[in-house]
Amino acid sequence: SKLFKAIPGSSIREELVRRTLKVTVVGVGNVGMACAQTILTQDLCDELALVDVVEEKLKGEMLDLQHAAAFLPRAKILADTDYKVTAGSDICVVSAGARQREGESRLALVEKNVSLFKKIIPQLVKYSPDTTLLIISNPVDALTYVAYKLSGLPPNRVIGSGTNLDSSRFRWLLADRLDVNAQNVHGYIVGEHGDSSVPLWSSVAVGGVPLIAYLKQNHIDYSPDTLAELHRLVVDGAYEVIKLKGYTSWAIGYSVASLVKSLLRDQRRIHPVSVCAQGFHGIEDEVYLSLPAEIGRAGILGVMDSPLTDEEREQLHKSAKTLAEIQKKLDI
Ligand code: 6V0
Repeated sequence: SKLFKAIPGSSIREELVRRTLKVTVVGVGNVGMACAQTILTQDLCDELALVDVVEEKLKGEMLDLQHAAAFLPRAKILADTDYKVTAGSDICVVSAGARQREGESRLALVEKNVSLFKKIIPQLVKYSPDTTLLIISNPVDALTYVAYKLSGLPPNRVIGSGTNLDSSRFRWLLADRLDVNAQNVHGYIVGEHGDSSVPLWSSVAVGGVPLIAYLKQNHIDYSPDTLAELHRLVVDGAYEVIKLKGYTSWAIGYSVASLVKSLLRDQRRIHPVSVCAQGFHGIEDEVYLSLPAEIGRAGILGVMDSPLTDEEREQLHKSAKTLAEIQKKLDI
């Protein structure tokens, strides 16, 4: 900087100054921008690159974020329709593409979004061969599989946001009923991010206490219908928000920032995310769906082969079948 003079004798090693953590977000719609702003406010990267096909919106979003510089941790914000801007990204978040309209299922979006992915994924990998892909666009499980196939990256570096969001909805609903902090409610929704998702009731724990076992031991009455109703609220959560406000954004933004933090800061937290599930819980197909996975700097460090009840396993297999059918029909 011309404003300041270096202390005599200082030696500034450019390679150290320039060692940046970089995140790219492709698709600056409601979801992409919620991810971008949450990542920025949480100080997770030094450089943020935005990509979209709509040039004016892209520039507008970039400027709008840059104008917040005095209130945010320092980060360089770039935007371009050319993928050159993404070069050297540690993580590429993909939230481009068609979204559900009111009442439309996620699976209905598959064809439109597969053709977009054919344009997007090879470009990302070309400019960032060492990146980890974090797929958000729906149907997220099928598109994570598509991204894996198109990218040629190892499976631990292609992750779908999957049921990370559904699990937060689940934990919130339980926390709300029990009047405790959702962070003290541990519970996982696995399988499809969508209608065939599976709640793992057998491992739900509140403050370390297994919930169902506790209810049984203390002869506290609960009906299977109550549990089914709670899961239905999780499944319907996105439909309800879309009906009310047109799209979902804040919760998915926080869900993605939490995954980015686990990846970039090597947090080794367990997130239910979309991964290749072949070989787990007796799943034979090379199918992408969510299972609890340990996430760190190298991507997926491992998948938990958590104990399931017979009913949970059966439901998971049903979800896997639904997704395998869709994967088979994909034109990739
Ligand atoms: P949106 O607001 O319509 O934004 C989509 C953006 O993608 C727009 O800015 C488009 O211009 C852009 N786009 C379209 N084609 C391309 C392309 N070829 N390259 C780059 N950008 C492109 O949609 P919204 O942001 O609401 O949703 C985006 C996607 O996220 C949809 O598929 C949603 O269904 C999905 N979601 C996934 C969730 C999850 O939990 N995985 C949660 C919410 C939404």
